[in-house]
Amino acid sequence: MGSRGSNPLKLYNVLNKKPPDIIFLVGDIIDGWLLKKRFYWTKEATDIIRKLLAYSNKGTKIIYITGNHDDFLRSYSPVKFGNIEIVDEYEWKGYLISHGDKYDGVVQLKWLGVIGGYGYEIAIMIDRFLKKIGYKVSLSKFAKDNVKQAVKFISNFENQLAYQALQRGLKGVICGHIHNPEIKTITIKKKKIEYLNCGDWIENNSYIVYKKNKFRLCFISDEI
Ligand SMILES: [Mn+2]
Repeated sequence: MGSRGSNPLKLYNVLNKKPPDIIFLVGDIIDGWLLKKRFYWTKEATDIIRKLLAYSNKGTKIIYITGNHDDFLRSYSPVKFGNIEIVDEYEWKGYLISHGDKYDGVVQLKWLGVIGGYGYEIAIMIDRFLKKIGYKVSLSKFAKDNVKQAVKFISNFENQLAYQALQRGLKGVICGHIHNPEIKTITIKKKKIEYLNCGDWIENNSYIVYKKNKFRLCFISDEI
């Protein structure tokens, strides 16, 4: 929320389906960096907040994990009001839940992150224009994949997060941050660690559902 490239209506439609027992918001839900530059807020964003509050009133537990874009919340975390908790990291059912930026060698340099975030928003806007006139390749995706592959960013990130889970004696890690939705097993120090990345609501419109003791990665189609 706060970014022109995001799809709050799609997220709202998913949230609206059924009240879950627990909702984890895995960071970068509110883009404080962009909001500071130029305030951009939509009715859909307000609707999401309303929906979350309504669920929490009816008993859904909401765990808001802070990310680098909503790091303004980190000066208040951990904080709990009613069914809502704001935390930097959380452990649940043997999984570490963390946005992941803490273990990202590139974005850890905050300045680089701010420039990157801004450039990324412009890339998304160019991307939309190109799509409108018929180009099929996603420019922002292409730019991101290439830049980050160049520094072996993704695999470093994934290994770092798996390592964090291993160190804490956990079986897996759930994260976001790199806009790369995936569920897989990572072997680190001869131990198998489950790596789950819920993706994003900009390019992939993806989320993870936990049902009957299983995690499932879900995507919503552009038509919704
Ligand atoms: Mn992030």
